[in-house]
Amino acid sequence: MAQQASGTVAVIRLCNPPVNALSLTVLQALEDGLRRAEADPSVKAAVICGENGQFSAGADIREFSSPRRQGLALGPVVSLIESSRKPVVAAIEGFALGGGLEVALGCHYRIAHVKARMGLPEVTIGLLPAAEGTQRLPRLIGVPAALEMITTGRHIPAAEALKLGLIDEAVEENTVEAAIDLAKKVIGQPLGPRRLSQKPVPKLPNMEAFLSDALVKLKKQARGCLAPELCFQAVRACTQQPFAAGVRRERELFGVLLGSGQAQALQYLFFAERAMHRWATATGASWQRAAPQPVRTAAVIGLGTMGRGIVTSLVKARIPVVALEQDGECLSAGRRAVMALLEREAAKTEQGAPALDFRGPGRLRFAVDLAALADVDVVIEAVFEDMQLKKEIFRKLSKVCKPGALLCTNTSALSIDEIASATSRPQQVLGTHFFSPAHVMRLVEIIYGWHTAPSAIATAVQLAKTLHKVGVVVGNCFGFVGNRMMFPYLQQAVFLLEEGSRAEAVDQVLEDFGFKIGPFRMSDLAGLDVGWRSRKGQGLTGASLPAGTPPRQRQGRRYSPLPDLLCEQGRFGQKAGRGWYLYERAGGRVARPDPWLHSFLCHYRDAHGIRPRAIGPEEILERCLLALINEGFAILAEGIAAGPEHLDVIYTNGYGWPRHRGGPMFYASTLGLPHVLAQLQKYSEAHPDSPELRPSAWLQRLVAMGSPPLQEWMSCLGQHGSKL
Ligand code: 3H9
Repeated sequence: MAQQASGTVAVIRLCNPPVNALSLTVLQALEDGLRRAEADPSVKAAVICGENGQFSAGADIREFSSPRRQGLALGPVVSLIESSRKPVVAAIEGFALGGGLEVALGCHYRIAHVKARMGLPEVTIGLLPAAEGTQRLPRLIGVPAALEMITTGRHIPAAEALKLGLIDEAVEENTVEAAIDLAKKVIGQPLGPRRLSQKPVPKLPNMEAFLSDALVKLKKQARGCLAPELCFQAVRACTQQPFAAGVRRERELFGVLLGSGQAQALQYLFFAERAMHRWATATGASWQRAAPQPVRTAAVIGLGTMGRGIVTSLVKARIPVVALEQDGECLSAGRRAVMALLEREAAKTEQGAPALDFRGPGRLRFAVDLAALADVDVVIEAVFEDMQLKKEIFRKLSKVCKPGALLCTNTSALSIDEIASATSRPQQVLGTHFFSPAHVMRLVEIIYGWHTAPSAIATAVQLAKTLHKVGVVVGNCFGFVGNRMMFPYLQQAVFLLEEGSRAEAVDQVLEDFGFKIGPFRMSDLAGLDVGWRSRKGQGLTGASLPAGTPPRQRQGRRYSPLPDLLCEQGRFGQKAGRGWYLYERAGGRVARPDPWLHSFLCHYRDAHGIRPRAIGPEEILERCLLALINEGFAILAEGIAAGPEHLDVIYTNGYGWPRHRGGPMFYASTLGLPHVLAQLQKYSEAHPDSPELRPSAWLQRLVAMGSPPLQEWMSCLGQHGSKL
């Protein structure tokens, strides 16, 4: 904290790099500064600003787990600012988030730089604004706008803040100087009307109806996450009670959230996502020894669904792109699709932000000749999942691309080492597994091969960050991390169907748990034919099976041919209008249970001598989730990922795992490893032909070691890995 005087104005500077988080130490210094300014007769006004062009990102999240935090020190400091007898002006540069914005709301005036962003994102870390923000913001900008900001946590740009009346002025430069000028101008003016706690909440003609509608919408979106609803309750309190009572309600609700496991899970994810750039590989390479290469230009090969999304992501990140297709016809179709996507994205540009310029010279070029890629820094190949085709492309790329170019393949399962073997520079080859739609989904699995250079990995991690994505570095194995863990989950879902469940019952249980869609709806959305093609390629189904293979076994383990049988009937999912469900038409979205499936399953069970049984929600949930988690333990033991938080970031960003449950490995740690082990043992004994339910050796070892906390799993692996 730095304090200086500018004539009659005291300037109080929040200083706690990198984001000026309001730790208890910073708060104490802020309080001291305010008291000094108040006591000093030569000071007539004060300005609060942040060091290094950042106002403040709010309370120090790391301190929430400390017992010292119980005192909720920030609210009283905000009250102190507001009750000052001298005008206090907030000079907002960079971010004013959470407690940072609440400090600004305590000030009598707010000036922001045009590029500043403001928000109350506490909901995203399982909390609510607890420094009186839920009571002050609605008084300033009205209940609907405040409710939207508080329940979504959205960061708004200065232009929007000005329109809402959240700030008094937006300036293009010298924010602190402008704030000092304003402070001087308002010296002596009455402060009562500027104190938000004393303002009435702006009335709506239909406040109750508005609030009940809002609550219905919120509950639907929250899917079991507590924080949005408690944020709502805190805002509603301001419409029903005076300021002081509203503040008491806010604190009470904050206490509920703070003690809930959900806040812990969401804060764990906050830090886990930020730790993803600190990757390490099983071969010993790590971020500490690798510098990224600059990416000034990029190319994408293949303009199918994935390629279009990747091109759009690159253009949005303002990286010039060459988009390549195999012939003129595919190129024009691809060009039309990419341009339409970019038009839609450009229309979403927020007020005050620079326009998305994709038509300017050199921004986006379309080509059919590989020679157009000679100078690019990165190539991302996004053609079909066909090993021979990919190898052919990589063979050609090593001839045309400049020596330092990074060569990436967008694949969801194929071996990076095999693809890299087609090039003369395997050290520059890696996998970038984007998720569909690639311009929306945040996750990219970055897969290194045996020969991939650390600098190539660092470049891909940096590129993911530039694209505003979370890049998670993982090793090379079939399905990598995400899909490899998904296979046993989907398998269990189908086995449950064979044993007597209904698709909609299984989906419901997993949706109640918090998944956006259950496994059968998800398979229909992704297309059942995708897995079918892959299984045929692996010789698991079709004519290539050895004679005499039992219909429900493959390679000595349980196998359900149900998904294959559906595909043989053309039931490919949503695109065909039928799959596990029936849709209103091909490409339809509304899933209805299909009586056909019910009778098909009855015949199938009869034919295979299966006596259907009633299966409860607990068994459905446990078998699906524990099979997935069990694979996670195997992945960690093999060194395919650097730690459990990598798996959790993958699942919460790419597979719809509910964030408030922290990811599968975090969830396992909250269930307790002995419980996870015991349940797996139970199910494995009941289904000995399902190896995915057999507890992983690593899980057993962790339990034998006394179930250390998640943060210590990998160091335990370091000690015992060789014995597994
Ligand atoms: C709150 O305010 C509660 C109050 O209502 C009342 C309480 C009583 N604390 O994201 P970055 C670290 S709750 C501690 O990579 P960017 C972050 O971990 C708070 N640390 O940068 C990282 O560390 P490292 C409500 C924090 O430019 C480094 O700073 N506020 C905090 O991409 C850089 O972060 C929020 O929820 C923090 N509050 O994005 C805002 N914030 O380098 C949370 C950041 O070791 N923060 N760090 O990995 C953000 O959303 C982003 O960090 C921000 C910058 C947009 C600010």
